[in-house]
Amino acid sequence: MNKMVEKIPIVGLQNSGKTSLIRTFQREFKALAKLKPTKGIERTKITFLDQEIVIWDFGGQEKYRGKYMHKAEVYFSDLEQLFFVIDIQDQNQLSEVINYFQLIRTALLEYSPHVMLNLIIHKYDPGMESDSNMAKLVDTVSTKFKSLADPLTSKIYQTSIFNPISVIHALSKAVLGNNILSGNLEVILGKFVEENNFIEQIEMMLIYSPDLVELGSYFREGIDPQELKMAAKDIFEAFEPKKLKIQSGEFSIDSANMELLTHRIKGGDDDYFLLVGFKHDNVYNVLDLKDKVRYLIDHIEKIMLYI
Ligand SMILES: Nc1nc2c(ncn2[C@@H]2O[C@H](COP(=O)(O)OP(=O)(O)OP(=O)(O)O)[C@@H](O)[C@H]2O)c(=O)[nH]1
Ligand SMILES: [Mg+2]
Repeated sequence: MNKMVEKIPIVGLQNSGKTSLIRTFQREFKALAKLKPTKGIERTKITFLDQEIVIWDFGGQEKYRGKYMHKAEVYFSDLEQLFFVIDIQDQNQLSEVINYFQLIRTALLEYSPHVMLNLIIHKYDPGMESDSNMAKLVDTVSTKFKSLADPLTSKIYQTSIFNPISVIHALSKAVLGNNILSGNLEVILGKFVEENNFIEQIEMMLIYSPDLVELGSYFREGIDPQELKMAAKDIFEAFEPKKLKIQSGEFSIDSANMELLTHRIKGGDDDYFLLVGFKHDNVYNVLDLKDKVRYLIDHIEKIMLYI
């Protein structure tokens, strides 16, 4: 797998919400209230599974914009992804946004013609879609930028920090990469266990949809999946997670010498159920395990958003 650090710029005018998007993606909601205009370029490293990505947050004030374009080759070469953020609530600056966009587009055509240009129609806050003028504006702006982007490949997203899922959805596709999207959940889970020593005690993982269809699994080598899958399904069926709305639970499968933690995972439109198994012998403290599993859940939640 590609171990190179991928660089993803996020550009747009001052105050369009770039830094807010990154903080929301990282679930650093407390930071949102204290944001100041970004000075120059601020780099944020994100590690996900075996991929390391650096998001380059290009402060959007005019005094910086000129400098970026001056060194366009340095900043915009060999990119796979770029985010361009448009503040849909700030219609006065639309012509300035278009000007900046044209400059970025020209640089991309020259230095990264194969880039995926992610157009973020931002600050489209919950409730706005019921305002027909706003909905029309979003349509017009989307069409406009899509055609301006041509011949670059582009995608449109609508986001608001007040709808964090919209942000995670827009950013995760680009940040996590398509290989993960189409990739096999099995491989992803296995890799994750391998690469995170602190959860080395994990023997198995299962992910179910609400109707108990298995979406993915991981079994440590030497473990018989069939027996455990049966046991796991029994547990879920017995507890009817949908009805009881259980958030999490602990169970033992003595025949397999296994301790199971279950957890409800928030997906895009649905909830999923994650089941993580540990060997009895390795379990000294269930609370400690739960703590570790929390980290795993955060990652799986991101994956499940668009599977
Ligand atoms: N209503 C609304 N406001 C938002 C949203 N996202 C960001 N903001 C606000 O927009 C303002 C600017 O946000 P920043 O994230 O600092 O903008 P920026 O693009 O990083 O600005 P520069 O660093 O100067 O380029 C802040 O007051 C945010 O709270 C959103 O989705 N909806
Ligand atoms: Mg900023």
